[in-house]
Order: sequence, then structure tokens, then C-alpha cells
Amino acid sequence: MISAERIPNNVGLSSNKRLQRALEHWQPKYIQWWKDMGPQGFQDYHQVYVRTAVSVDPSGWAHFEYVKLPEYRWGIFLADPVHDRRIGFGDFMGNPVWQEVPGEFRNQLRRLVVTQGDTEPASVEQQRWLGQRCPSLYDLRNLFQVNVEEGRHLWAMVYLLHSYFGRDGRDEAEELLERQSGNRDKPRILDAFNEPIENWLDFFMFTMFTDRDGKSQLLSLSESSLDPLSRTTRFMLTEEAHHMFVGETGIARILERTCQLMKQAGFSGDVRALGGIDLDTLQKFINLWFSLSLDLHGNEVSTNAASYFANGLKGRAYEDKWDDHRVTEAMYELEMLAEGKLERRHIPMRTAMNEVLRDWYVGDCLAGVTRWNKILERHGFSDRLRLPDRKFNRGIGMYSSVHFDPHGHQLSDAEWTRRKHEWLPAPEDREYLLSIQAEPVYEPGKFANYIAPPQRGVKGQPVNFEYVRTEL
Ligand code: BYC
Repeated sequence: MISAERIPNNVGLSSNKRLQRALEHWQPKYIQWWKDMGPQGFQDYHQVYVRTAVSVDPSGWAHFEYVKLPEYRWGIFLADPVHDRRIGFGDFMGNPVWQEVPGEFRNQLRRLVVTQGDTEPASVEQQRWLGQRCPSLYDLRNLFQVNVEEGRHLWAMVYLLHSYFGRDGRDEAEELLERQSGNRDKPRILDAFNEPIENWLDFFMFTMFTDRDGKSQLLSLSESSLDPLSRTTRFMLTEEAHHMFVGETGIARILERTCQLMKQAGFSGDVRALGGIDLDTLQKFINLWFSLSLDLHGNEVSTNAASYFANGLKGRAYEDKWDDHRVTEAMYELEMLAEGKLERRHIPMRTAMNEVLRDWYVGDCLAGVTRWNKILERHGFSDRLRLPDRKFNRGIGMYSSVHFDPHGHQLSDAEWTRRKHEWLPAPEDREYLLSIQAEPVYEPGKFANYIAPPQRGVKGQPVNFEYVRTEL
């Protein structure tokens, strides 16, 4: 039996019996899903040193302990309310925020909550085999930390569905456990969440680029006029920051090791001969995960996005930094693809809100890549990693009908087919990565050859701490 005491929460669960019963009904299905679709091979006796949110104040959400993963205490937390909060953008600007869902926006809000919720279990499913190939116990623990928090983010969205969307919401909460990443009949909603994450380079790129779309989307939802959605997503952002840390530092540590191996290889760049990951492969995985994550921001021109903004459902990242919050007159200059030709056109900014958020996202990614390049610079290499043009390898939006190279030059279908593996991972790149990750590293303080140790451990613990314990 689940009780308010057993689910850490700050939403007064024990005084809302209807909601408590609804979550009691959902909880065993969630645990079953976690056991079936969560980390494979780590469901029984492994104890993992993880952070569990027990309240929203800084000491409460940074509580560390060893837990068996299925016994993790998934909780429901909303950031503290803001006194007299007002709608900050769109047509209803200045009105008090909503504590209930207005009937006329119910479908749109449900769609946003379901789309957000769907990504969370999807990512756990995508990553479920990685524990079998981990580069260290430190990394294994970080993977599981990310996984349990994605599970908690699912709880956050299920809480909203159960609390504010009635019968439909309960049905949607069930379906969140029924769709499966990569399943042909019942796939996850957004494309990037159906891609397999089979090796640790995929994982680090995913947490760098795809979790950063999580940041974009959560920032824009945290502006929402629906106050419970805003408060839920504000707290989720604190956890999201750690996921991006895992991705950015994971790649930084691979790059550090690559630089060491490049020197050992006599500056030939042939680090594969020494079991490392070469710069070309790193670049291909950047190209892949950046472009997939650009797609997650939706179409460049979107009437959905315009109406989310007009109705105050979804704002821009850091809405208060903009001057004009109604955006009724402003235009946005976009590189449009019309009849196969690119030309710059001005369109109403409201319809370009997905693109505005994508701009913020690209800037945030660029800052991360610039930090990676400092590692190459420090080692004295002139090579640099870069983001591909945003038209490259798109599956959603107007650029998806034509092919572009990473510099944004248009290509014929034939040339794209001939050259795409110069820019995107080829089957042999994936085979190589699996070959160097064939054996997991489970010895405390040891690291796989292709990655450098972190500069420090977790929560003041040493790097060689036993972050995952096997206790039979
Ligand atoms: N894949 O008007 P548009 C995270 C569809 S990640 C497939 O642009 P909309 C996390 C769209 O469904 C953040 N289909 O659409 C990270 C629509 O189809 P229908 C997740 C796509 O809805 C790591 C049509 O195209 N959060 O948290 O305004 C680990 C029209 O397009 C895609 C959110 O996504 C796609 N990529 O914009 C764990 C926030 N893109 O219905 C977690 C909530 C578009 O016409 N979602 N379509 O057949 C939204 O804000 C919006 O739904 C989107 C798309 C920005 C995603």
C-alpha cells in the first residue's frame, strides 16, 4: 500500500483521498513497468548511491542514500507558490494565474502534459541496457540517478493528469506506461525518443543535447498560466541540470582521454588503434543528437505554438527577459524553404515561437561545445568540434523535405545517400563503440580506457567510492 508517508510529497496527498487512491491504483503498474522496462540486470540486489528528493528546499532534494532501484521513493514535488502570480505573456497577460484548467484549453494543456510525460519513461526504456556496458561505477550511478529522476518526472506529469484532467487524464496516465520506445505498434510520441541508446557515447550525447531540449521545454512550460504546471516544471528543472552535467562532463572526459591518446598515437589521430574514441566519431554523434534534438522543438511555423503562446499555456525561455510579452505585432526573420529554394522572410513571431525557443536552445548548446573545445585547446590541438547547421539531418519541419550538409549547403538525394556517413554514425562506428564497451567496468575507482576519470566524486565522496554495491 502506498500512503502519503511513503510517497514523499509537498502536495498534501494525505488530505486528498481521491487523488491518493488514484495514485495507489497507478503505482503498482508503474513499478511493474520499471521492472520490465527499466535498467536491465539491476532490479534485485544492487544498491545504488542516489539522491532522492524528500522536499523542495535545498537540503531536502539533495538527500543521498543507498537504495535498491525498484525501492526508490518516487515523490511528487511542486516548487513553492509565488505570491499573487500573474499571467506573464499572451492575450491574458496580467490576469491571475489559473489553479484549475480552463475548459477551453483543456485539450491543448493535456496534449502538452502528455507529450512532456511521454518522454520521461521513454528515455528510461532507451537506456535500459547501458548498465551492462558501463565505463565505471561512478558512471553507472550517474546513469541510474538520471533514470530514477526521469521516473520521478513521469510521476510529476501523472500527478497533473490525475489531479486536473479527470477521466481523460487517468486514461492518459495508463497509456504513458503502455507506449514503448521503438515499438512499431505503440511508439513513443516524439521521434528522438524512439532511437536506441545502445552505447555510452549515445548516452552522453543524449543527456547533453536531448536533456537540454528538456530544459528548453521545461523553461517554457514553467512560464505557463496553469500554476501547478509551472510549479511542477520549475522543480523538474533543478533535476534536469544534473542530467546535462552528466552529458557535458561525460563527453569532456572522453575528449580528455582522446587528447591523451592522440599524443600517444604520435599526433596521427588514429586513436582507435589505442582503443579510444576519435574526434571524427565524436563529431558524428554531435551531428546526430543535435539534429534529433532540434526536431523536438517542433515545426518552424506552427499555429499550435502561436495559440499556446496567445492562450498563455507555454511561454518563451526566461519570458521576463523579453520586452514585449504580448507579441501581437512583432515579426521574426526566418530562412524559409519554398519550392525547394531558401529565402529569408518575415513571419508573425507568434507563429515562430518554436523557432524562438530553438534559437535559445542552439545558443545554450553552443556554449557547451565551446567549453569542450577548451580541452582541445589546452592540449595544443587545432581541431575543433562544432554544431552542424540547423538545417542538417532534420526529420521535422520545412528543412526535412530536402537534404543539407553540416555547413547548410543543399544536397541532392543521391549525394546525401552517398555521403551521409561522413557526417552521421555509420554501422561500423557503432560496431567499434560496442567493441570497446563489450565488458562493463564494475571495480571501484577503475575506468574504461576510452574515458578519463572525473575531477571529483559525487557529494564529496572519492572517485573510487563504491557507488553501486552488490549485496546478495
Ligand atoms: N516528433 O505544430 P507542431 C524532455 C508533430 S524533452 C514527432 O510544431 P507542436 C526529456 C506534432 O505532434 C522535452 N512528431 O507541433 C529529455 C503535430 O502532429 P499532429 C519534452 C512531431 O505540438 C530527455 C505536428 O507535428 N517536452 O523533457 O506545436 C530525457 C505539428 O507540429 C515532432 C515537450 O515536448 C517530433 N519531434 O510542437 C527525458 C513539451 N514535432 O498532432 C525527457 C511539450 C512535432 O498535427 N510539447 N511533431 O499530428 C510541445 O511543446 C510540443 O508538442 C512540441 C511540438 C514542441 C513537441
